[in-house]
Amino acid sequence: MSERTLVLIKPDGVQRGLTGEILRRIEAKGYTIAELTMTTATEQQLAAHYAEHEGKPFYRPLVDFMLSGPLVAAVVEGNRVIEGFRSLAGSTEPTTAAPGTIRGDLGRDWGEQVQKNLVHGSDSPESAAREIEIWFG
Ligand code: IDP
Ligand code: MG
Repeated sequence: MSERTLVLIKPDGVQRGLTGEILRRIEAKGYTIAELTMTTATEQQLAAHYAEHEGKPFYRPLVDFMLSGPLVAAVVEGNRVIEGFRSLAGSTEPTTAAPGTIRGDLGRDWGEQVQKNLVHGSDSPESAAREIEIWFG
């Protein structure tokens, strides 16, 4: 059964002109872009999307960063795409994310309270269903 995941190109990715490069990598891997929109997040969407991180020291910087400009939201489809996109994205910290990944090739540390790491990808089928509803519901 084909699977769906929620991908966000965060405001740093859009601002740096990397939207096309990131979508290219998703398509080159063989996944299908099923939905795609550029939008500016609301506080409510971010409170829902990042509920698991509320109370952490980087929570407010993260929300402010995600509000700082337009982002691109996509529903991406394919067998094992949740795991596959997380692998394409690389680990959270761009400094140590593996070369060859989106974060490893295109990201760096900017010395801020939040890691600006270009993309978000759902981490489980439950998160994917919840997050797709937040951005496309
Ligand atoms: P993920 O995006 O790799 O799944 P999460 O742990 O879910 O990482 O964290 C959500 C986002 O919060 C990260 O993508 C990153 O932008 C930011 N973040 C996570 N941990 C830290 C941290 O320790 N310091 C600063 N920012 C962080
Ligand atoms: Mg996460």
